Amino acid sequence: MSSYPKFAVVGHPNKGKSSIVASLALDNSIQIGNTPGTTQVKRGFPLKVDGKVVYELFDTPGFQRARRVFSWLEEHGDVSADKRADIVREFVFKHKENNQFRDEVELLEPILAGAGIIYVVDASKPYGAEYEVEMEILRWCGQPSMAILNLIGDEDYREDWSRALGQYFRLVRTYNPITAGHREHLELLESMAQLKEEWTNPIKKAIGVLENLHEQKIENSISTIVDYMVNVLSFVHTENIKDEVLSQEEEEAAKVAYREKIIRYEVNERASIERIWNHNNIEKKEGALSLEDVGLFSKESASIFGLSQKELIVTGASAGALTGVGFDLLTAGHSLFLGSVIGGVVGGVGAMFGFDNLYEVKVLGQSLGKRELSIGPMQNLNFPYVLLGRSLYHASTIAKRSHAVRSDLDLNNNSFTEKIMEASMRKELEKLHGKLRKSDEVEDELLVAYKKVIRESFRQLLD
Ligand SMILES: Nc1nc2c(ncn2[C@@H]2O[C@H](COP(=O)(O)OP(=O)(O)OP(=O)(O)O)[C@@H](O)[C@H]2O)c(=O)[nH]1
Ligand SMILES: [Mg+2]
Repeated sequence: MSSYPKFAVVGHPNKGKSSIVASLALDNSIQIGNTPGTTQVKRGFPLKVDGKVVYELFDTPGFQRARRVFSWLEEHGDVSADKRADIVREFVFKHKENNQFRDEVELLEPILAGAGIIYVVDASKPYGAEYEVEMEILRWCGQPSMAILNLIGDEDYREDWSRALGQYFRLVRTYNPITAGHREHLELLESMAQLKEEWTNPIKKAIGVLENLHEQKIENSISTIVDYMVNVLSFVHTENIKDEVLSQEEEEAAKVAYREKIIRYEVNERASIERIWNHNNIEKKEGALSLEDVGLFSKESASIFGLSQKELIVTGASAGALTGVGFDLLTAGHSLFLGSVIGGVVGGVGAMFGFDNLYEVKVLGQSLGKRELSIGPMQNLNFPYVLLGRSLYHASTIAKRSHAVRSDLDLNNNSFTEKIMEASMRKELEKLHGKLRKSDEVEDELLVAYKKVIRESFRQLLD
């Protein structure tokens, strides 16, 4: 016999049963729909961590003919309470082969096989006595049970519902599968652990396992973002060219290739984050990381990425101090975060707000008759913050997203309005960028600082 706890999520059609299963099993592939009857057959969704099942949830179709089922039970079940589950078993056995009570047979089977009952209601609709036959049938099964009040709409009839549900179920809890995050998930598990003594320890263990898993996902996300930042900020695109002097077309083509690779980095970074959080294959309304859209960094849209206008100008001021310093001196030896170092020299106001002409196209390595064109790294001073803003926004949205949500993920540029980091953190980075302009010895220090900023900002966004 398998040792992990099992729960059957049951109720009326279209009350959020599949949504609850999706959110508790961390599985975004479960079918959810806004018409009743989306789920037609029962299906078990085990939550596996490191290959081990911590618990299993059964998604089931809603009750269709509860009244007739209950009549059958009453006709055949003039027995003492301890024998009632046998009558339900007999009902399932008798009706297994025909379709008359298909939905009820489907939903009762996992319960009769030992699963706990999670009865789901939509408490934004008024209570009605018609639910009582469903609750009676479930009571006859004699399994540990709890009810979940789900608020699908805006109204709130939880008090009425609780008075009724309390007579049938051991526990009644509110849980919204669409908005529930990690904390709500664990809180619900705490309740589920109380339903049956022999489930208490396995579920407490599951909570520990899920806490560790969540921490691991956060740390993996942070590393992914740090790697991405380093890769993009130090990225230099090179290609072989024929002539000593670049044609306009060659320069344009090189710029396009450079931009495309940067964008590819972002696409891959997002895919990695989505994999970490089990959110692969979600539909996205995506605004590409545009390297040309000057408007993106206009003072008017400075609130994008949580950068205030003042903060943008602060960046500009530290850049101004650099004017006159030799370009070669600055670029020599630096690989990491090169863009943020040299931006001030090249840029002026453009270095803060625009992208065009903010990366250098240089012809290098002409020895042995081979000519190489090199482009990058990005010299826009705000570029590191753009990358940070976009990746932290995306990663925190994914991390907080319930697996019951089926709407598109909005990643258009105007959705990046959240403040991504504390002013003090930004100052810390600026200070290190400034130091890096004088000596590349702070490169490691800057990397550590980036990691710290990303960790703190990400955790704050998750709270
Ligand atoms: N806003 C909101 N919508 C919800 C919530 N729970 C479920 N829904 C929506 O309600 C609809 C039904 O959700 P499902 O999870 O498919 O319901 P079900 O009980 O499994 O339905 P059947 O399989 O048809 O019996 C879907 O459109 C969900 O997105 C909620 O807490 N809030
Ligand atoms: Mg369903």
